Amino acid sequence: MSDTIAAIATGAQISAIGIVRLSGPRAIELVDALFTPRAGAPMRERPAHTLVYGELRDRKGELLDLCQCTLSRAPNSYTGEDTAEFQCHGSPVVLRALLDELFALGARQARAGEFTRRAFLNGRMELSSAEAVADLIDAESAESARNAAGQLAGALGRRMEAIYASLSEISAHYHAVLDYPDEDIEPFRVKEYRALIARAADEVESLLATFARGKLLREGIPAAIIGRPNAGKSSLLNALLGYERAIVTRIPGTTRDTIEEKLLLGGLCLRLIDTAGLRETDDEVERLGVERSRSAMERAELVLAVVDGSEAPTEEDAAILAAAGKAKRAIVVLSKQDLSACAQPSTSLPVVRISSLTGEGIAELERAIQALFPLPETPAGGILTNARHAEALGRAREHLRAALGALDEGATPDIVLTETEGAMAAIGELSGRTVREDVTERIFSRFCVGK
Ligand SMILES: Nc1nc2c(ncn2[C@@H]2O[C@H](COP(=O)(O)OP(=O)(O)O)[C@@H](O)[C@H]2O)c(=O)[nH]1
Ligand SMILES: [Mg+2]
Repeated sequence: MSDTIAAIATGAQISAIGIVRLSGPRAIELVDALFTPRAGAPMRERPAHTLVYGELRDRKGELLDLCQCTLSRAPNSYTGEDTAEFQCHGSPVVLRALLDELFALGARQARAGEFTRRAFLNGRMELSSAEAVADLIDAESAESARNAAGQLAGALGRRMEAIYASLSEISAHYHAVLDYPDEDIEPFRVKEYRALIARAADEVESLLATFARGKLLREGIPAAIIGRPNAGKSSLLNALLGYERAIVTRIPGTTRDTIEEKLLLGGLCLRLIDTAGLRETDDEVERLGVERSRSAMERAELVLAVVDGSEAPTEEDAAILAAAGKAKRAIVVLSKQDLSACAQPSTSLPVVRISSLTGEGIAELERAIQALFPLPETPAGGILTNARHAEALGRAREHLRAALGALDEGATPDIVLTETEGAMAAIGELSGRTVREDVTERIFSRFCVGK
């Protein structure tokens, strides 16, 4: 890991400022080869963590940019190595030229996630925090960004560390018992350990219970708009999105495929799915569309059942309301309230009256949707979003349960020890303490270059 890596950290498009970062033993030397502060000493003689203005020149002395530069010295840097950042004007041409100069001087292109990978390998960051870096960058809603920021700051790591520490105390004790078999375990100790393992199991359980919400945070909430043809589904999608995404006509059966669009609602990210109207049809394409509608409805976390509010409800409407009643969450949307209202469907689901034409009731519908997804009362970072974490914690839970069972049955100490250490190994995978090399490899390869 002794090579010096460099990458553009700010993407390939034109922007006000573009950042090139460097990390490795030669970082500061390479900076001094290309960058001359406007006044005063070269960078190597300056304190870290200060921003210095100066001239950036290529090896031939040609001016590339006037820019700012900052250094961090090992081990007090993001990666734990000497690092430098150039804040240039955000021209892809300038950034590319700077990068080429750095490569010519011996730096090499950083691979995806390599800066953060070095941070992890140098002990600057736990694996779960490093993963949160990617989650934060990818976050699509305020709620998921908040959770990722909390995990970046170590919210998950601290909880895991506390469990790990109490389990390692137990493991140390049982090792001692096995090493000196003549000495009995004091009964009060066994009680104390049982309580510690039970508490660890509870903590793991409560984290695992947040994963269903975490999945919605990560992937967005699939929300299917269903209803009979011409009920006003596509108009509702457009009204919620604020632009004409779906084609709207008076002709029933206009929407034949499902259309999916993301919608931010407060802190939530909804994946709104407009569907083909549900009806019996001989048209082959429309029939396939109807099948897709049904499967979208089955997968949805939320169903918006649209009923044409300007007409008397039909049998089809009744069937649609019955289907919505089986969904995880559903709201009945009575559409076209700007026309003389007449529908009054009988349903026990919440009903919101709207007009996609005038916008009436749309804000109320948004509030009703948000009310169905209340934020869990956890501090930032308390929601498990990562499938790898959930899988490891699931194994930890099994081991902890087995350890409790062994204690209750008065099983031999080696069984308690094996299960306790199994749980520790699984929990250690979150921080990266016990994780396999190929797993970390895979995690960091999903990052962007420059991170
Ligand atoms: N007056 C009025 N007409 C609407 C409203 N929403 C939809 N429509 C009309 O109803 C017809 C069917 O709308 P559309 O959104 O395509 O229904 P879908 O088949 O359920 O997707 C179109 O002629 C729309 O202009 C509304 O809020 N008010
Ligand atoms: Mg439609």
